[in-house]
Amino acid sequence: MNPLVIAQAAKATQSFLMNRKVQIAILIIILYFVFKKKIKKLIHRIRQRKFDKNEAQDVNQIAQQYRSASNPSGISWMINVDGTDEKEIERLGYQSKGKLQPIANAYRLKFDESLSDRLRKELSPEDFQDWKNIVD
Ligand SMILES: [Ca+2]
Repeated sequence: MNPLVIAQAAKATQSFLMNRKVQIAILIIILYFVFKKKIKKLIHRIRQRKFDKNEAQDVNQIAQQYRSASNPSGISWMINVDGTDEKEIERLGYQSKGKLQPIANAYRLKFDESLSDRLRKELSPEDFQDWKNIVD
């Protein structure tokens, strides 16, 4: 390539980066990525506090029990590999009858995932259907 062309391209790049608007745009992008995690954490903490405030409520206890039955090890990153307490989930199904929606809402608030998606992962299709028949 022509060295003159390369020099011109370098100069153009430099003046592009020196442009104030470009600098501000780059700064905003960097700040966004730096604070994205913090903002996410903050939202999570607010939701968590909202959940904890209602801890005495029945629906929150049941949501917590669904989590425990799905995550018997108690180690959250092992939830997909630590098995399932199917008996407990069946029992909770009877307890959830008529109030699945508020329980599912509480579950989402606390654990940031859908309760039925979680149970679909934990249970066999037949057990999941049985559970659905119980709560409906
Ligand atoms: Ca599990």
